[in-house]
Amino acid sequence: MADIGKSSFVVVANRLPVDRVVSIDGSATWRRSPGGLVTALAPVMRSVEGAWVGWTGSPDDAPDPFSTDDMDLVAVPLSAQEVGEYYEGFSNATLWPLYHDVIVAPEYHREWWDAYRRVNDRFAHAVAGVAAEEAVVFVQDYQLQLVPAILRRLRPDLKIGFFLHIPFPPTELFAQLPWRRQILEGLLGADLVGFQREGAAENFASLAERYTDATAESRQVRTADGRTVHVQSFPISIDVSEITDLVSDPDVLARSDHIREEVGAPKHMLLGVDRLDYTKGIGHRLKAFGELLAAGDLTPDEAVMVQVATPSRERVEAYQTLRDDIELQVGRMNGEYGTIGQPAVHYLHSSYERVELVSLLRAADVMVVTPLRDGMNLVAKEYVAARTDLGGALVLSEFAGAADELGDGAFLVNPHDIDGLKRTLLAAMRLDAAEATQRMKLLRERVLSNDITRWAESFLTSLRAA
Ligand code: GDG
Repeated sequence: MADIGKSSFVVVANRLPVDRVVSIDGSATWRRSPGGLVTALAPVMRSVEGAWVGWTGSPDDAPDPFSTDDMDLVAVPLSAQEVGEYYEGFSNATLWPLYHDVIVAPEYHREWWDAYRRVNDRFAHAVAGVAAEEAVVFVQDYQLQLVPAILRRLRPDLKIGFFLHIPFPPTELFAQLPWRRQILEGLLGADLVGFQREGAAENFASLAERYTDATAESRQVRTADGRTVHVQSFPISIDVSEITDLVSDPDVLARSDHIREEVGAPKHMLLGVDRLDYTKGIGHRLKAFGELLAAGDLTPDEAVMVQVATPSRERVEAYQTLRDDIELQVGRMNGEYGTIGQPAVHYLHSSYERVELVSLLRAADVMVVTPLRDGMNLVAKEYVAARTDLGGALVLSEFAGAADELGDGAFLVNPHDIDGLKRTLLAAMRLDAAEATQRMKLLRERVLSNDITRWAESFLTSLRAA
């Protein structure tokens, strides 16, 4: 058995929740990266000497364990080759597309799988080294699905929870994976396996029964060695106060007004904010908007689309192709419908400060969230949180996890149905003020009553009880 460490709560994620900041004199410090997860878990960390185990984001980087914000940070090193095979390869070119309805074809390479296993083993050993006797360990996401079982072998005393941030596919798709049994057995090492949606929890329980020696009875899976694994959905949320604090700042509201002027003070400003990812349905929403302009249902001076496409996974081929496709589409639309000083689509391939992002959210009349598949989609919830004025409308794909909670107040849509999407965009733009307020109130009730802190408490309470 590994040495017993001192942390009674350990979070394990692919990335550490910090970014290295190098100052002009060359010295490096760490700054906490923005993100709801770390915000929600930081108070728990502080109260119990918590540790976070993860990669720094740079290849061959292995700083000694260090502390920031009352959290011990333990870096797991990855070689450049492992970044290619475990992270860009198996995580983002095998699992990501497989778990998102094979929107692009997953690639299956045995070397990538070997790297995935090796890196998961390294993460598990790092955790085993820092966790105190009977500590609670919270493992995050698809990059680390083998960690629960490896860790259980190393440290049977630990309480292990796992949460998957992305969808978990049905049998018809998951069955493709050459290593399906190993992945399921990896997850079954946990005491509690959490998903975004009920459907994902059901998929996991039935797949575990089908491809491992476990038996499933509703949401409890009995493993061959007699343990019970609890399977449950925990829809994740956002740090609502981060957004409401920002929109209570007059400067943010002024910036928001200014953005509307900068895009030509249109009657309708439509907004998309996504990582540039093929799961997000950016092309579908552009197509629908373009057809509305082509048919004259909208004119470029009454409606403008702003699309923030944050650079993402730029070394993975499917993302390079996607970028070319989207940029071609935007270029064509602007060539066709734009005029001097007034493009139809303001396309921004860039990452913004939170304050600018929230100003954009507040400026948008219609927020367009049309993923083809999405675990949850936090942007939809952030938009709702930003609309303390009860203004705006949300168009939301039924294939986003957020549709389960926000379906009543949002305009739900199937993004593959371009005519339906066009009708829905028009309906959201033509919404009368009273109904808009009514819908936004409903949306806000949903988002405000389940924020990220509540999500973390709910998961950890179930884990302790498991
Ligand atoms: C995965 C799952 C699930 C975006 N651009 C900028 C920026 N963002 C922020 C958004 C939001 C976050 O990034 C993106 O979260 P999403 O939920 O929309 O999507 P994924 O990145 O795919 O996240 C997803 C999530 O995990 C949590 O479980 O909901 O389904 O795929 O917070 O605001 N932030 C800043 N600048 C940007 O340019 N600062």
